[in-house]
Amino acid sequence: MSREPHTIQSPRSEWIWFNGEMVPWDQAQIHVLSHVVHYGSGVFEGIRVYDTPGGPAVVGLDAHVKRLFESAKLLYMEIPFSAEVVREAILETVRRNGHGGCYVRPLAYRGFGQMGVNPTGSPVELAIASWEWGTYLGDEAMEQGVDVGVSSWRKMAPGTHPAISKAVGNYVNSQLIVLEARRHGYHEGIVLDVDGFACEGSGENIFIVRDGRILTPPLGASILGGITRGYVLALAKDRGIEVVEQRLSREMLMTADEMFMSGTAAEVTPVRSIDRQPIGAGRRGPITEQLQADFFALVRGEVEDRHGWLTPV
Ligand code: PPE
Repeated sequence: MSREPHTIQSPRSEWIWFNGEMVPWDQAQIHVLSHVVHYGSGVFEGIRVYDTPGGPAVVGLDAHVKRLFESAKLLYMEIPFSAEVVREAILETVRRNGHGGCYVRPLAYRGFGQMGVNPTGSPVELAIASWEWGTYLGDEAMEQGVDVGVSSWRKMAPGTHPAISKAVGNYVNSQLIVLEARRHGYHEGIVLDVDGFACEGSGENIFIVRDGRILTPPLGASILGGITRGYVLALAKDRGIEVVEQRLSREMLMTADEMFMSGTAAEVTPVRSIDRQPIGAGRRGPITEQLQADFFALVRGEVEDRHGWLTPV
């Protein structure tokens, strides 16, 4: 497999839900003086819809809507629609675009009103787009695993940016991480916190396997509380695999038996090397493969939705 980074194509579909109305893709526009453009005052979600034998189904709809509102709360931003309206709008966007499997991107942001850092004079707006999005880190990555490198950037410390909020501004940190990783020929970067413990990827939570147990950084340790992360932990428990949430040093990652990442976009992606050192056998490990299979079987509706994660579109 080449080390060429996977290129993501421009998204496109027909309709975008925009402040309560369906508008054609090209008409969902904002003013260049919108507060979010200058000061990062937005929060978003990434949601996947999978094709199942019973039709398209949204994964974790309520969990994503809940997190959107929590992210907004952390920025003192009041979304001018109820959770119920947002939930329905997500489903309606997918329906109107006629998607099977797709990715949905709700975004609440401060629009155009006033200039100046103080956001209180700028209206909060909401857009929901959807498009068909393939594998995040390349098709081969799902089987072969990806190469990651530890970033020289650090995750924002507690009490700086709220890492647990999916806030637009937080993604400056993520961009620096992924740009550096790609510059060095890695698929993805792993960021350490200010104390040197591993947090996550630029857009994924991380896990290692050691002696048959799964270890992952705890919530509250400068990570996003990934919804896929929660699902992976539940699937591991279903298999009787012990799960430990603890801070992980970079050395623990380097000497792990297996490593993988999770995210809505990234799904469950194996990691085969870190800083050019193979992890375990240098390919997807057996526990990773099992959890990946369990994840896809569930979201694709091939097994019963025993945890109630799917909502039919
Ligand atoms: N950490 C970060 C920093 C992150 O952005 C994501 C999602 C996760 C962990 C995993 O969270 P969850 O999706 O709830 O399991 N990243 C989203 C955006 C990716 C993008 O490039 O845009 C995503 O996967 O939708």
